[in-house]
Amino acid sequence: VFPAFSAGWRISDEAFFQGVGFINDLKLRAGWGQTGNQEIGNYLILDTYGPNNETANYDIRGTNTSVLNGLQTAAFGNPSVKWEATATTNVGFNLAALNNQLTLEFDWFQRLTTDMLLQVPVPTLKGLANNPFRNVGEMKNTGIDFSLLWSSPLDRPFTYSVGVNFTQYKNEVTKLFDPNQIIVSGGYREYNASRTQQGQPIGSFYGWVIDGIFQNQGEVDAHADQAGAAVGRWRIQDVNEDGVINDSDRSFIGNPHPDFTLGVPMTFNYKGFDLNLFWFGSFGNDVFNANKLFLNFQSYFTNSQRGKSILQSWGQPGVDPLTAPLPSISQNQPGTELQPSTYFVEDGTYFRLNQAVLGYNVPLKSGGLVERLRVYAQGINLLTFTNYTGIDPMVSTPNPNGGGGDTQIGVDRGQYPVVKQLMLGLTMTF
Ligand SMILES: [Ca+2]
Repeated sequence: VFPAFSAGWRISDEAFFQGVGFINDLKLRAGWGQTGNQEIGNYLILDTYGPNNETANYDIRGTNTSVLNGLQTAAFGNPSVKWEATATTNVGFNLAALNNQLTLEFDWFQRLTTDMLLQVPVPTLKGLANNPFRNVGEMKNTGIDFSLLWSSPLDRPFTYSVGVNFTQYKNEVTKLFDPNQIIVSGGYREYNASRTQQGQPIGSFYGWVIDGIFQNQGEVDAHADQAGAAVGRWRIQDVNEDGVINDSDRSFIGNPHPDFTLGVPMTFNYKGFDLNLFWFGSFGNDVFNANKLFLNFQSYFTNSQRGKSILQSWGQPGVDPLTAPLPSISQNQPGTELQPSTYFVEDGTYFRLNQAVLGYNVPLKSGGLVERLRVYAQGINLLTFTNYTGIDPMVSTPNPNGGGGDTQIGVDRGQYPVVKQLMLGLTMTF
């Protein structure tokens, strides 16, 4: 059972408020509610089994020509798992002013997730299957949302409205039941770039800090003791300044959560024409561009194709060695170059025209066969402003509503990008 309470106070109806003419409506709201997380699957308490053509089938009859389908463990269960709950407190107001031309909805919220359910890796000795869910701790999302909309008077030939939907939140894993627990997430391609740890945002990026490229032997000799150090290779920062580069020099190097997101709806109407635009942007979020691993490093999948970015490697003709973005091309790279580092972390900020629709209502004589005729052109994802070097900066949408949260948000594994589309349409009403 998940309870909820809310209360509102329409201040604009109070006697003392009657003199404030430019405000048409003002309502204060406050609420508290608890919900479970519906995004997590069923049967988490049980080990589940499934077929696997590669690893579960066996020629048990010894025919040498056919196999019988077998079953193997698909996911480990956890008998002690229980519901995760998120308690949301929100305080806000709705305002309408200036003849209702301006509307504003504002909310401050705090979402506290308790008994947070995450998939936690188990030792490989148990066998290969999806990791079991465990109630690992608590997470807090605190932030604000507001929607502001300005509409022109409607009794004109040209009318318009412009809005802003703003969301800002701060995420923190406030408590893990084992405070020293480190939940490492990722896949083989990016060598587990994401970490969830008490006191940090969920799914933070963790790895080496790249401090440039060794330009000469003098720099190599002067640097902390680093395995594989050589001219033309990454220089890794000695974060704890103890003269040795080792695991304790890895640190949190990126936060996949945005500083804020922005939606901007716009509508314009002039006589029979209408134009609707919807812009969306995410600002200040880091993306772990895992694609760079197999596009830019010669020793990863040794004989496969590379991106042309490797032509900018240190030592290539025409490349300034002081600003080369990549170490020297080599089949024998030190392993640290392929491990998560600041090289893979990029600013994922983008602003995109998600949708644009231009329509025209063709004027028709009344009483004809066709009552209404509208022609329109619609574009999806026509324009994107970003400095992100991957195919699509819209890598994932973090979920500020709490509820589990993703331990691997913001990792670009080369998923299919949002395609550009242009459609022409015709709507007829008879
Ligand atoms: Ca060190």
